[in-house]
Amino acid sequence: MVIPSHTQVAIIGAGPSGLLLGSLLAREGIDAVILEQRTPDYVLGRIRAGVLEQTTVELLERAGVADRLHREGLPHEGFDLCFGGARHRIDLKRLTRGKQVVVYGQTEVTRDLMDHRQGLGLPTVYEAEQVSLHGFDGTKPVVRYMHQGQPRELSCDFIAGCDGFHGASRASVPASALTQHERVYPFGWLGVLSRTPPVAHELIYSNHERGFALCSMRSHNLSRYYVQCSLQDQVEQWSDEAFWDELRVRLDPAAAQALVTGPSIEKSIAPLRSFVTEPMRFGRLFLAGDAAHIVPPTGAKGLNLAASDVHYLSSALIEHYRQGSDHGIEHYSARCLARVWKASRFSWWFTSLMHRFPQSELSGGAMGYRLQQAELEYLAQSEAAQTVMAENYVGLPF
Ligand code: RFL
Ligand code: PHB
Repeated sequence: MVIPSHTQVAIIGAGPSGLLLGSLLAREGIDAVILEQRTPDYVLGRIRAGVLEQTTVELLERAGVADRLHREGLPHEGFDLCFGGARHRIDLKRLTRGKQVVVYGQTEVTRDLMDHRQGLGLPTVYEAEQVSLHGFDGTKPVVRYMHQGQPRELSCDFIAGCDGFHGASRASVPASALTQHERVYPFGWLGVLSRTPPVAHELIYSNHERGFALCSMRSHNLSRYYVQCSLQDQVEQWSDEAFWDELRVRLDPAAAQALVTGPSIEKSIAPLRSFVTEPMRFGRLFLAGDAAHIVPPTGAKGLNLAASDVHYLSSALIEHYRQGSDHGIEHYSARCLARVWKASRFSWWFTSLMHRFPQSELSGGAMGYRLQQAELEYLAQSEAAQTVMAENYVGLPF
């Protein structure tokens, strides 16, 4: 592949945000080059999201990459909340008048997007090192990087910073131009992937005195489970046996009995944080996805927010190149942030409701736990409360 030295849109990062943006632009004949610091295998090896909102599915359809998703994705019309030793179903479909979510792993979304990009012969530079962004406050942005030991330059009209929380894009904006809001939660999630049938047909979110647990899946024979753990814990300290024991304790008796265990094929700990950067555009640099915001995974919103940013960004760029209008570019940040804050609120609320917090926190200790039980009982009895939850879980409209 000859690596171009000029493009219309330089995309930093080949995660779901960068790849989806590349596909949507390509359909409109807009050139883009993606610069990714890792190898394709490394990107595909990260086990992350599992739940796609309807609007994310529609965006993947529009990008032309939803065939396998429709064949293999698992539509879910509800999920269970578990507390006090019993499960209570949230009927998403009934409460939202027909909406549902689809369980399909982020790894698979990424693989589909990568294959599509490769099939079209679109340029992606993997192992692009020391990526740095220049001139985005003027009219001629440039991205510099090292590839196979050689310094390279990519000039462009716009830069899309899709390089995740630790990427170079947000870091290149002068601190004085940014307002960053952050809350780090005092616990993490220990996740296990195992080649075993899921414990139930739908997801189970469990609030237990010993901490949160989540039963999810990737297919009928691939399960994804999580338990709340301490931030001091190391993955190596958690044997498979210890994980299964802890998960079982945090479920209702029927689920605990039905749980099929097996060797873990992936095990990792993720810290939980809420983070929002404002604004999300600086001249000709746009931030999208985890580069601009992080939500705790409880609400399953991270990947879906990345998709809605990409929707607004692709529309803005298409409007610029096709109609010569910069209206979408000027409103990009405000449009994204309106949805980001609502999803951040929901993720924070659901996290606060389901996890065990230390005594020192407002929602912590024995009193915090009793207040959580009261709210969960209210949820289990109130159609109005369930509707609010379901409406947010399936995803707010763009
Ligand atoms: P990514 O996926 O982090 O991709 C960024 C890419 O940029 C590259 N990069 C660089 N490239 C060049 N130069 C640099 N300097 C670079 N720095 C970084 C990286 O290598 C990477 O390839 O961000 P993106 O595309 O914005 O996608 C965001 C999603 O990955 C994330 O929001 C979700 O995974 C969050 N999430 C979930 N979201 C959902 O919508 N539903 C879920 O069910 C869900 N479950 C989860 C989750 C995240 C989790 N973890 C591990 C935090 C469950 C977990 C456990
Ligand atoms: C997952 O399957 O990884 C998953 C599902 C739902 C969540 C978070 C993660 O809320």
